[in-house]
Amino acid sequence: MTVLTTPNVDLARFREQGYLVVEGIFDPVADLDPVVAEYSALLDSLTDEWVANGTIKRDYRELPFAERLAGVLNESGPSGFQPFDISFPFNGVTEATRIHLGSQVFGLLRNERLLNVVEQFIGPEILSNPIQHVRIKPPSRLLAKEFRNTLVGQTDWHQDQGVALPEVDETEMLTCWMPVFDATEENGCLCVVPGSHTNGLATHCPGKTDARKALHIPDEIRGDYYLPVPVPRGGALFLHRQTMHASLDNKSQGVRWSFDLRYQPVGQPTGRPWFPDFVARSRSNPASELRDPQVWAQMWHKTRTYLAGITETIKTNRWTGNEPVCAA
Ligand SMILES: O=C(O)CCC(=O)C(=O)O
Ligand SMILES: [Fe+2]
Repeated sequence: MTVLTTPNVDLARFREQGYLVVEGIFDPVADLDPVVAEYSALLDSLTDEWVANGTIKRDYRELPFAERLAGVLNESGPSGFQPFDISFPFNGVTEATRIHLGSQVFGLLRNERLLNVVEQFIGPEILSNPIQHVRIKPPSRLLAKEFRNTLVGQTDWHQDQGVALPEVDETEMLTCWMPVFDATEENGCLCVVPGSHTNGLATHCPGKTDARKALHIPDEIRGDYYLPVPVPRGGALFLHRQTMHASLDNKSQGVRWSFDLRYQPVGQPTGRPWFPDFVARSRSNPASELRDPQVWAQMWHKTRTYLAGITETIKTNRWTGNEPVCAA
């Protein structure tokens, strides 16, 4: 087995460009294959359950993973992906809302070499920010249009600071986007606007049509220039909270599978106060680190009970849609 050493981070480049690809963080066999296995088992058990209760007509088990997931999702609709995600939707949560809190995912959040890399960006007191997702995107030609801007479809232009509450503005929230398999231009890697983190927060507009449901930065603010950023398996793309980014479409035959995780120094607000954060690493107080995946799962279950019990709509970002640039 190869023993990986922690890669060195080119911080000067990150500060200048607002993004940085760091290769060779994860051992594909030791760190990533078990995550894939955990999700394959989940897909198996969900399809068994959904066939049994009539949610879907068949289990698509004869198909390769990408086609199988697409088949299941086309029958279930976008809500069928929620059991795979590692966070909750903002509204409409009930005690029955599913979430995936597997120990392999928790292991990724606390991965030793990943935290060594994160430490080079933000220092040794590291909070895991609960704005986190898994995105397992089948080829887009296999999915209906309603999946655009969901976790399994193409993502519109935004800054991560723009999709969180203003309490995150003065923090050093760092996005860590990591592909489970090679992310390429063909299968829908991310694109960035290099240097866009130096111009502050851009206005985000709510989507108006079905194909643009999500909050996004209008093209006239973003400009024309962007760069696709392929990331090989084992690596990760780090983004400043104000770097404009989007994803390309998955035009390949396979899945485009990634996790997006976020970290920040302990003590800073996360931008999603009702979701649970935890100390992933603390050199000054190691006893404060959360090491038990079951405790992590319990925290999310408590959050679910809270969200299921409230009746008001939660405001998750600062935008109203009345900003002049959104009228166009
Ligand atoms: O993977 C995607 O499509 C979008 C990811 C993203 O916006 C993020 O990681 O902040
Ligand atoms: Fe993002």
